[in-house]
Formats: sequence, structure tokens, C-alpha cells
Amino acid sequence: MTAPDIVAPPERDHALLLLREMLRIRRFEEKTVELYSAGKIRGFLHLYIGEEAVAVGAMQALTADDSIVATYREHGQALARGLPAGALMAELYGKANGCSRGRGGSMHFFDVARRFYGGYAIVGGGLPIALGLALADKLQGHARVTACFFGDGACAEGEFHEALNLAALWKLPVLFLCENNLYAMGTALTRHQSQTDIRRKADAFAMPADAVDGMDVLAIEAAAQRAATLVRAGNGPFLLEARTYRFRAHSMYDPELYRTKEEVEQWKQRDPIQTLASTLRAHQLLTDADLAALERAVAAEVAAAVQYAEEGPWEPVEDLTRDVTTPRTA
Ligand SMILES: Cc1ncc(C[n+]2csc(CCOP(=O)(O)OP(=O)(O)O)c2C)c(N)n1
Ligand SMILES: [Mg+2]
Repeated sequence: MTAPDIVAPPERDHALLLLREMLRIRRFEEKTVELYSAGKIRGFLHLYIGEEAVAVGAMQALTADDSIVATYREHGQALARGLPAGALMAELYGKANGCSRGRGGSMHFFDVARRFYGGYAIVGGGLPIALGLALADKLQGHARVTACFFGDGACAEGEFHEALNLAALWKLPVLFLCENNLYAMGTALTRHQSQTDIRRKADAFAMPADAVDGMDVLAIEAAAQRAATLVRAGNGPFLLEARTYRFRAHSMYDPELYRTKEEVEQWKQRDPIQTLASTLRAHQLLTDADLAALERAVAAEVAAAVQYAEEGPWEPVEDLTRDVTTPRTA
């Protein structure tokens, strides 16, 4: 794993932005837990809590013109990309003012204008989509990067190998970002991979790769910048493995029999939000008042998002078959 190359104090305004972005994701998701218990949100809900540094750090390396493909655990990527929290909350409610018109729910956030191409329920399903987006960009001469987030579990899928092979062969501009949180549902990495050093899988495709501490937003940002620079310059794809951990269950219901409470507690000591806050405090760049102000702003944003979802309309019943069935022609 590349050693963190951050020894100088981080630039204050930018570091506060990173802290705010991670707090937005954490507080948004904590609210969704409450709303789920209250029956306002139903269906699947995979939380990103603990992994916030990965989406926030990686997003700093991307421009508004780049594309993003994520998984069903994509609340963090969507918020960090700038999809409005209200449109996301409304989507979780199943309301028509949601980012996917209430038809996708938690696993299918989508926003073409922001080049956010899902949200996929199928493990590994986003990889070929990212490949297609990057192929289109290459053929059309756009100097864009497609960032493709996926879990360690996706490495067990054929699509992972097919996508990495073709991306390398055709020198496509994809930044493959593996969020290795050590588990695919209840299956530990060591039980589903013969090669657990995921970065090394890139060797089989003659693709450059790196691994980075996924709990350190500054390290991820630096690694993603290095990788995205190479990809953008036309060198083909790059595999970046972020070593991270989810603090909560796989989805809302999971007895978590596959890992110990001690292991979870150990990782919580490395909470990415606390880690950045401590670094900033050590450099006298963060006061209690700064943090309280950030928390207030984030709380207001989350409250407004809930209100937007509460007040949003349901899709009219007569529209329910629209885009689902084709009208019969004579
Ligand atoms: C093709 C496919 N197989 C199985 C599933 C069931 N499933 C849902 S999540 C999951 C685990 C995926 O783990 P990982 O890729 O590590 O992502 P994480 O949940 O850890 O973020 C599985 C097997 C699925 N959704 N799609
Ligand atoms: Mg995983």
C-alpha cells in the first residue's frame, strides 16, 4: 500500500470541505435509519457509514464532465457528486420528485445531468456500463474519466475480469475503484478470493494499480488524483483499491454473525470523520465552534431534504405502467 504522502498540514478550506462532505453523508444516512424504522422508507437500504472517505476523497479527482458508476451502496457517491439531498431522500421515500422519479429507491440513484449513471443492484453490473461509457468517450474524442466504484465482492464476478481485460486492451479511460470493505454480505474476503491483495489482480491485465488506506480521506484524494491524472492523459485504465470498512450491517437486517464486535470496534477507532477532525485539530485548523457550525449546516440540509421528500407527490396511479409496458399497437 502506498504510504500516505501527506506530511504538510492540509489546506484549511479544502480540508473543511472534505470534512463537511463526509458529515453530510453520515448525517443523511443516520436520518434514513430513523425514517426506515418509522416506515417512511422501505425496501433495501445499504448504508455507507464508515466508508465516507472513499467517495469524498475520490470525487475530488473528478470534474463535472467525468462520469460516475456506482453500486447499490451509493448514497455517499451521489451526495459527494452533488446530487441534491432532497432528490435523494425523495427517491428513498419512493416519491415522484426523487432523482429516479421514485422508481429506483436506494439502490438506483441516477442523474444524467450530473453524469451519475447509477446505482446498480447487480453485483459487478456497473463495470461493463462504465466500460461502455468510456468507450463512447474515447470514440468521440472526449478527455473524460469514468470512475467505476464496486465492492470486493464484485471481483468474484466474471464481469470484473471481462471489463478490466477489455478496458486495458482498448486503453479505455476508466478509473476502477474497488471499495474493499473485507466482506461481501456475510462472506469474508478470504472466503471468496484466492488472491486477497485486490490491487494485484490488475497485473493479469497489464494494468497499473495502487492500494490506499480507505479510512484516510487525504490519502484517498492524493491516490485518486495520481490515478485520474494517468487515466485522463490517455494511458488507459487504472485499478485503485481502497481498504475500508462498513460500520453497520450489510443492509438494514443482518445479524452480523460473520464478524466479531471487537473487529467492528477496532475499525470504528479509525472513523474517517474523527481521523480528519483530529488531524485538523493537531494543526490548529479546526475549533469546536467550526465543527458545531458544520454540524448545524448539515443538520439544516438533512431537515430540508426530509421536508422535500415528505411534501413530494406520489406518481399518479395512471402513470405506473409508463416506461414499463409498451402500448399495444394494432
Ligand atoms: C450478481 C449478483 N449476485 C448476488 C447478489 C446478492 N448480493 C447483494 S450484495 C452482495 C455482496 C456484494 O459485496 P461487495 O461487492 O463486497 O459490496 P459491499 O456490499 O461490501 O459494499 C451480494 C452477493 C447480487 N445482488 N448480484
Ligand atoms: Mg464488500
